[in-house]
Amino acid sequence: MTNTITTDTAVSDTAPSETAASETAAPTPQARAASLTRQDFPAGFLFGVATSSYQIEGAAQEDGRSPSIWDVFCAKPGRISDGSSGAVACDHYHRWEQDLDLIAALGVDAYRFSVAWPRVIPTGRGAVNAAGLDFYERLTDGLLARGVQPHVTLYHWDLPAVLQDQGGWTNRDTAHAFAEYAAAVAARLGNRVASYATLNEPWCSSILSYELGEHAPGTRDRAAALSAAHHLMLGHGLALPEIRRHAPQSQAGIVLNLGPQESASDRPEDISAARHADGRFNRWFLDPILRGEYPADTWAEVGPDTPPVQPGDLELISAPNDFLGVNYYTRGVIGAQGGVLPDGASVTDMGWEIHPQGLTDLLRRLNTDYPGLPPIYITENGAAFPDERSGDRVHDPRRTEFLSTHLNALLDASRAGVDVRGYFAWSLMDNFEWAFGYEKRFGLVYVDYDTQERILKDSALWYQALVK
Ligand code: IFM
Repeated sequence: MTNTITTDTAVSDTAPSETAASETAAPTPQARAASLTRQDFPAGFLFGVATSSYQIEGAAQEDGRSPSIWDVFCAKPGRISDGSSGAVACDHYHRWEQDLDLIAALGVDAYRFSVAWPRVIPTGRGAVNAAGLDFYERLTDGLLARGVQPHVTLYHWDLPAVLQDQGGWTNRDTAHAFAEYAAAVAARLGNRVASYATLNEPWCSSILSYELGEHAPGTRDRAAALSAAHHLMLGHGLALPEIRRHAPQSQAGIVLNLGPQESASDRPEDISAARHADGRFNRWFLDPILRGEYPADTWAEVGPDTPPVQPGDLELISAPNDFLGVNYYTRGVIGAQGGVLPDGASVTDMGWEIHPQGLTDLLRRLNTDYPGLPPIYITENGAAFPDERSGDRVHDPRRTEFLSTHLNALLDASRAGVDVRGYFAWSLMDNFEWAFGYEKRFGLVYVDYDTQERILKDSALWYQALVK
């Protein structure tokens, strides 16, 4: 491991302090990055880093873990752009102590990780595998011993494959199986965990996975996707009381990926398309969870594909949350023909527009449109860039700029009255980026996949100095 305890320099060679704003101009993003300090944030604000199980753990066949839908999906030719899988990933399952030391060296307050259902209940439903839970107990206690709060996500997309054989999330029983699994995790880890998020980004595990076919299980069926989305949210509703029963002092909530969907022009057809996109991407999840109803306009649009809602479902789904986790990466700019990239837009290595203002706009909109909104944590925000190692350094000034401009955007929303309590950078380290395999690097920490060496990128050193 290199650079893990370096504190002497927080900035890269193209660093903020060297590019300070002129006396007359507004501060540049670099200057704002350099001047950002912990004191700028509300008292008690949490700084963290985040990962997920399948993206980092590896050890796909150890200690009783059964295959997940991602193991199955990765084995299908052409599904993962570099032909890889998460079978080894960052080998975190074996290197967890070193990785917790790395997190502690960063000086963050909190670490968000996910639990792999196929480790805990390999058959999907039924017997609990103690060895699987042992691993997450080691992580939890290891974090606490290092003074770092554990934040657990229960479902970050690695459904036991055996449940997919029975329909996966299109099968209502999966929601009940999820609640049983949530109970098993909460019963073991209990109040030691600061927060439990039931689901990460249900849009991805339903629409992207069952309708667009880009993620596991890779089907292309809109009715199946909307059924999956409903059962995911039902699973959230069923799991919440289990978490509260077993971990009454922990916070319980859900994580959504959200982003403004703005019209490409003033033309009525573009405005209508943007409204439609907002309904499908944001309100389809926000409204059931925070209002107890599906958005009527979008419901009308989906026609025969509407999900199989049963009496009482929406009451369960809309039970109060202690927090809402928001993952923000970009906005959509929508025309009648689909999404467009504005002229002159800067993009990340994912091709996603870099638009920090979208975070402010999103947070303010949530605050306005959803009375009684629970406190918000930004549970993911970050960027992929084609980072390269240069000796023992990785210079990634664009990531530092990305993170700092988004933190400033968060502060703008906070000063406007939105109750934002924390920020988790995605990701602690480079990892398996789903259908893109290892081609996209989101980490603050560079991973050399040949040697499993970890190297703090310049952005990590900047974050370390910020949270100090
Ligand atoms: O890597 C993913 C993560 O698993 C979920 N949110 C978005 C990230 C970047 O694509």
